[in-house]
Order: sequence, then structure tokens, then C-alpha cells
Amino acid sequence: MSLDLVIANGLVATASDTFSCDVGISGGRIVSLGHALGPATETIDASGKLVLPGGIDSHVHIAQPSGDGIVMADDFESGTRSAAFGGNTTVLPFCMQEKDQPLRRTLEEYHAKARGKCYTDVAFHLVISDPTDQVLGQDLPALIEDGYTSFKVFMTYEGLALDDRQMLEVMSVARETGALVMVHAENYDAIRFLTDRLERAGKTAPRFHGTSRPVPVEREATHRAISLAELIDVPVMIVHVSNREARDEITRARSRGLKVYGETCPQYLVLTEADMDGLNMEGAKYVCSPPPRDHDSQIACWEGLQNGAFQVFSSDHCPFRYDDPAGKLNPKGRTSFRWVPNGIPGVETRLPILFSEGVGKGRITLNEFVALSATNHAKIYGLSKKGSIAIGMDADIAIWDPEREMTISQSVLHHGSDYTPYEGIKVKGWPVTTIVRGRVVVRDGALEAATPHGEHVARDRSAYAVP
Ligand code: DUC
Ligand code: ZN
Ligand code: ZN
Repeated sequence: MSLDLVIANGLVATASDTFSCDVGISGGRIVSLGHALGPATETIDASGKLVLPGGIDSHVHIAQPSGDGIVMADDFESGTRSAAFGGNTTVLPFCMQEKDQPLRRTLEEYHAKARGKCYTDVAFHLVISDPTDQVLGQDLPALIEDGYTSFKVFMTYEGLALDDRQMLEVMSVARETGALVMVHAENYDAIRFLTDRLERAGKTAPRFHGTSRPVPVEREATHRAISLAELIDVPVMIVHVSNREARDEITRARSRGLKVYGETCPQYLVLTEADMDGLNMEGAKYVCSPPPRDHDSQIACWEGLQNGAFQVFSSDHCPFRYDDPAGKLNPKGRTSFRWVPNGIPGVETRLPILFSEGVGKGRITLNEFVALSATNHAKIYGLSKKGSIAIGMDADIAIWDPEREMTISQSVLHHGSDYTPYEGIKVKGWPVTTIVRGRVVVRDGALEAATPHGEHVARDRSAYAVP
């Protein structure tokens, strides 16, 4: 059989093994692993390079409505292009239900925005903000059956926050259907109280965003989310964990045998609140929730990646432009941090940061890197043909130059934001070629795909949510 593509002479790593072999690809799938694999339409010489499963970023926001006059900086074209440049082959954005909106209509809108625009594959999570009887009884179970097998709920934000009763209701649907619940764990009332108090004291600059949602706000909500999940006996994923105390809630729950999972993100490894010191409005570039905290929190998040408290490392890419009335510097945002849109870009820098700071500095192994960046995402979110290099899997591959030194800078990135919060960070190791289902999307750092051909992927149930 003649192959479409062979990736030759590279060092292949999966979540469990590292080995020298060629990868044979046909029809978008990996069909052979070995040496002298035979004739191929194209051969890529990966000598001196790492051949890794393409990154799966299971937490990104793309083209999400974000409030009056605010526009997210990435549509599906720019967001997935940026993802591909960052060594990713699949992203999982959120499909955000608006109040009173039927879930299927929301989903159709996101599909319409994504169709024909994606450079990587895409699979949507749902966000449940309005758990009506219709949603709980009909729409949500039907969509889970159709392959949208995870959904996020928020414990904070106007128009999004669910109360405890509602959390129990949606968790019950997950229990019955085998879906995975993702939780944004911050205490809504506490944030509102602290925000009002800060504003009354005239403390309105962006750097007070973090003061309005300190560690106990996240720790309490994490504890409560875990307790509610325990009552229903349902697995739960606590997303974007930022600090030791919230992490310890997860560790404690796991040590009691609960199916509690955790995610952390680059901003909690390499940023701290001190990045906003001395900044007035420019502090808005770092406004995200939960906020980056202190050095000890960074250590705790690394430990969580090392010891299994966290199974996934995601970007929480949530891009806004800074110098833009539709972005961070919107007119209301200039009056108080309350109105600065929460979120920072990061889909392109997630993997180089984890590789350089993690593998390069001996904090995690190469195989752990693969698990945290791809394999565990595939298993947890039901992407059964993705996340590994093995015969029969989708040929989703990133070829890395482990020696390449880069300084992260807005000028080298491809996202729609006009800044990166990681400006100036030096990394060693960079993804140079990205292959999605056997097609080269980025080659040697340049866009190769003339048109986007990423597809939506219907997902299986989570391997971690089986009762
Ligand atoms: N939650 C997210 O998951 N992303 C950005 C902002 C937020 O609050
Ligand atoms: Zn969130
Ligand atoms: Zn997010």
C-alpha cells in the first residue's frame, strides 16, 4: 500500500513511551509505525525533532458573545489558526447558552460561525446558564446523546451563575446520561460584596480585580462544587484552578475516592498578581478569572500537575483586544475593573510554556507533557480517535524542534488580540509543523493549508465519567 505521508527519523513520544520510529499515514489515519515503511506520496524528515500527538486544548473561548459592545478578538478562523501554530490539532470551545435561548439554536449559531473556518478540529462543550425543565428534561440529554458529552456551569457571573439547587439539577442530568460536568468555581455573592466595597473605596483600577476574588472565594466554591457532585455521585472537573487551597480540595476529594478532576492553565504557572504592580489601565491585559496569584500558588499548580491532582493543562484562551473600545479598554471598563472583560489569549503559547518550563526544567517528563497536553484531554472528553500516536488513530501530529529558542512576543503570534500577557518570556522548544488528520496545516512555521479543513468531532462519553 502506498502511503499518503511518512514522518521519518523522528523521536516519537506518547503518554507512556518514547521511541524512534517512522509514522505512516493514509486516509487521515496512522496506519503504520516502524522503519522503511514503504513508498509514500510525501515524506517529512523529522531528524532531530520530536513527533508528538497534536495538542488538544480542551478549554478555549472563540467568538463568544461577551456583553454589550464587547467583541471577542478571535473568530474561528484566527483562533484555530493560532491554535495550529501553537502545535494544537483539536480545540474544545464553549457554546454558551443565552438566557431564554433553546440549546439547539445556540449550538446551530456556533456551528454556523465555525463551519468552513477551522484549521484544527473542533468539538464543542455546552454552557448551561438557564436550566429550565425543557433543557433538563429534553434538550440537554438529547445533545449529550448527539456527542456533546460535556458541559460547563458557572457559580459566578451575572446571567450565568447557577444556584446550588440548579447545580444539583444539572448534575443529576449528567449522572443519568454519563456527561462530564465542568465547573467554574468562584463564590458569586462574595465577589459582588467585595467588588461593591472596593468601588466605594475608589479602588477601581484593573489591579483590584484580583482583590475582588481572593483565594477563599475560589476555595469555598471548589469545596461546594465537590460536595454537590458527591451528593449526586457524579464526576466533576474543576476548571482553571489557580492556587494551593483549591487544589487541596481536589486532592482531598480524590483521596476519598471521589471522581474529581482538575485543570490548571499557563497563567497560573508563569504570571502572578505582581505583574500588575504599578500598572493603571494596562493591568487590564492580565484580567482573567480566577486571577493569577502569588509564587506559592505557582508552586502548588506545578505540584498539582506533577502529582495527579490536575489531569489536564489547558489555555483558557479567552481573547480580547487591549487598545480597543470593544475590548479591555471599553468605556465602562475605564471606570471600574468590574467592566473589564475577563480573559486573556493563550492558545498558541500554552504548549511552548509547558514544554519549556516543564520538560525543559525537569519538572515533568516528556511523556507527562503529552498526557497533560493531549492524551488526557482525549480520554476525559471522549475523543477516542485522538490524543496518541498509535495505529488507527487520527493522524493529528505536532513536530517539535526541542532546541529552538524563542522569546514570546506579540509579533510572532497569530491570534486576534493586540497583545500577549506572556510578552518577553523566553522558551526553549517550539512546535514547527502541525498535521491535522494527515494534512499539513503549518509547515516549518508557515501556514500551508490554503483553506481551513478542520471538522467538528462528535464525542463519545468521557472515559472518566463512566459510573
Ligand atoms: N472563565 C473562563 O473559563 N474563561 C474566561 C473567563 C472566566 O471567567
Ligand atoms: Zn470559567
Ligand atoms: Zn474559560
